[in-house]
Amino acid sequence: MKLTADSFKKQYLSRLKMMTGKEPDESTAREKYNTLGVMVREYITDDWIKQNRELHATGEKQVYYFSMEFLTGRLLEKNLIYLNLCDVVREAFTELGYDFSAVFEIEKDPGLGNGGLGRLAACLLDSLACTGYSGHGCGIRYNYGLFEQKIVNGYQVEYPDRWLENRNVWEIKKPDHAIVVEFGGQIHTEKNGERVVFSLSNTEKVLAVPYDTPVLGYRNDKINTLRLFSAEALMNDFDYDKFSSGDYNQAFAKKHTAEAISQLLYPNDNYYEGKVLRLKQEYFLVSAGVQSLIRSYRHSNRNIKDLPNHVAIHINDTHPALIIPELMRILLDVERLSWQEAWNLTKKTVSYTNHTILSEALETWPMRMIFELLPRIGMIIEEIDHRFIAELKRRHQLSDEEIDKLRIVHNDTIRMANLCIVASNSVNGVAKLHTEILKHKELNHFYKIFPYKFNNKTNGITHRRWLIHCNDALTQKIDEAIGRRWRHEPVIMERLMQFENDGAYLEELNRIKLQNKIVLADYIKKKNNIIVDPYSIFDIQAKRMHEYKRQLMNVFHIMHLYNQILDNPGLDVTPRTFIFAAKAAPGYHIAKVIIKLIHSLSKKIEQTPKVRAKIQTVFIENYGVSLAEKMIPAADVSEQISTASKEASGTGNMKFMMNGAITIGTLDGANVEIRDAVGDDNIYIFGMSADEVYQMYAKRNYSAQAIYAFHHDLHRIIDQLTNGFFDDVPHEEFQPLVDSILKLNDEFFVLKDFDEYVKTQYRLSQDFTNAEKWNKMSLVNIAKSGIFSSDYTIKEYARQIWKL
Ligand code: 26Q
Repeated sequence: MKLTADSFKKQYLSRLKMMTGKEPDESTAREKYNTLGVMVREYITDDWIKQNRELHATGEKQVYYFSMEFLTGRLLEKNLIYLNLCDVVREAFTELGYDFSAVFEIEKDPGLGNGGLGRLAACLLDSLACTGYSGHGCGIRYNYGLFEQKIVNGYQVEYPDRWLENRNVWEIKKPDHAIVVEFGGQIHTEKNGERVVFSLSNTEKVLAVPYDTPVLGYRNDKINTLRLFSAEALMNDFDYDKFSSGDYNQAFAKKHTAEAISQLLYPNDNYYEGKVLRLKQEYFLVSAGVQSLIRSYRHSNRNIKDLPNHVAIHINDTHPALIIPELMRILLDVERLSWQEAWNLTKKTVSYTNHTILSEALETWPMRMIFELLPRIGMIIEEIDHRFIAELKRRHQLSDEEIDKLRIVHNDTIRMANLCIVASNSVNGVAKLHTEILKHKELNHFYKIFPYKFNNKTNGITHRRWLIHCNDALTQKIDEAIGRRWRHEPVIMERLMQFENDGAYLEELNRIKLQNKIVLADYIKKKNNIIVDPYSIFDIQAKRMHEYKRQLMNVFHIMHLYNQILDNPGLDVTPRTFIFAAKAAPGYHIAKVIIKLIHSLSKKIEQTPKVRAKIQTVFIENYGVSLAEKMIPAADVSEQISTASKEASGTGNMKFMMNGAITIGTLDGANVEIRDAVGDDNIYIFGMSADEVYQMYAKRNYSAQAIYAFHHDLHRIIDQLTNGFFDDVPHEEFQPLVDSILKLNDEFFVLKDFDEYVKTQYRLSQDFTNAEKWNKMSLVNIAKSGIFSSDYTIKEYARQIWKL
């Protein structure tokens, strides 16, 4: 697109006037934002329409990526960068005296996801467009995304996330493409020759209205679509009789029940809660999505039996698993295929990613609940289960115990992971270690039956958002050093290795890091009113609050330093700022207690000058994509310290690495692959291995009490939780943490890994004082991070799983 700053300025000013009805100099930042957003959309509309038509006509294979979460982050600046308009707009804005970045800050962060899984969906969708593949995201347009976190007196308080309060310039409502989703009702059977035909009557109908958002490729003209469905009542669901007789509550009852479905995102991360409304959401997504894709497939006049040649359906964890029986229902009841035909098509079309092995995150639904809400779907699931078990018995010699593990329906509950594995053509884990654990431990019983289905796709991150967009200075420095090809082929970043011993270049990297730290320090000053030292180590743990991620171990280390500094005033401690950011699920009590503990510790340190001079602790509220974009470029140290085997992959670890932070971490998830990429000298690895953790559970001989009894420093730290050391809280405040360790025997091995963690932290802090060594490590991490671009991940999905 040829556009000069001048011609843009003219267009923009006239647009601004037209949209606001005032002179440009009277317009607010919001009005400037809206105008710019609408213009960007205008620039791409023709291409978007054209590409959709072509796709339809050619029948090119497309993937539909189904996910209950898409954590996209802000879009204006990103889209400008992708369209190569950023410089022109910046120039025009500067000439007009408008604040460029203030305009971006207007955009509400669309928080339609909890954490890793939702952000991965966004990164993969980005990479899909950037590598030129065709495909769509399918999700729910929640009226309220993940809650906004405020910290009041050290406690997390949740506020609704009103992201749609102002207009969303990126979405286009498509009412004429609305879909009817049906719940409940009675099943009818009818004989049609040899065949029994099923139908439903008296269902509760809900309208699924699509809102489409363009997903742009990076300077390659590609435009895909993220389609989010919003639930609306059908027009005839309004009770006119009730209304005219004055019973307003009842008149609107159905409307409210319908709209409740897309009202909010459940705030649980890696934790399953079996709420009916959640089940409704899941079915709503898959039924709307699959009907919509079949409708568009039908319009192109292709035979339904060719579906797998044109369409791949991917499910992001088990949350959209009902797509399996829903697709079967359509193929059987609407398309009138035989069971065997329908089953083969379903299996050929659907693939599944597993994101967790935590048992508390595994989805199961009571059969009764399914039959009540989705009777036909329940029937189909039972039939899938019966046929699967019959086949197993026919083909394999298995004990009853072994068969029980494989059953989809067990004790009147449906195991969604089992359904997904049986019904899909591919099951993948999200990091090498995770996939090995699936194959040989958690899902070994399935691996023995379907070895060919299992494969690994190590997660990735889009280097465009997580480097080009969020760290402009570093991006420029890389361009200067190795040219710009790496932006399209990020492994080329490895060429930075030639600067490994270039003192001046390393110095430059260091200067950029310092500058980013100063920006974050300003933010902390503004938000927390705490002054931090940008020359200290910025040690960051930013991720959901979860016991398995062991923020508590990080806290214990800080308490340990606190004690040591006071015991030994001459102690040589490298100044360090420990920075946390994390949301806790509202119902996850102990996670909230840890947030409070971090605040009490922060306060305690601020009040103890001798300690404060060396170390500080800060908690930044409301972690999300936009905050991550500020924090990650400013990190020296990346904390990735989960109990080995528990973190399926992690993706924050990759983002920090790409911005030159050094990881301190366990051999868990993708940390293993980061270690392999940078080598042992450029990462700080400590703690138990996944194997050791499994052995420990098997042997059942771990005793947290024993460590507590004999470990002087840990004993003291644990006692400090309840002995009045934290004088801003009642003594019982942190008792749940003590109990989780001493009474529940420290499920996540915090005490077990503590010593190694402390030693490794000490080594790290010594190394930091050697600037040359540190900067070199930082460079190696940046240089080797290219392989973690989600462009490579998506290419593997596209070629190996989806066959695009
Ligand atoms: C399930 C049922 C009902 C309500 C909520 C849920 C639910 C919601 C979100 C269950 C799990 C999640 C999220 C899981 C998640 O984010 N897992 C992370 O996925 C990342 C991407 O693969 C990995 O990098 C992380 O290691 C993994 O923890």
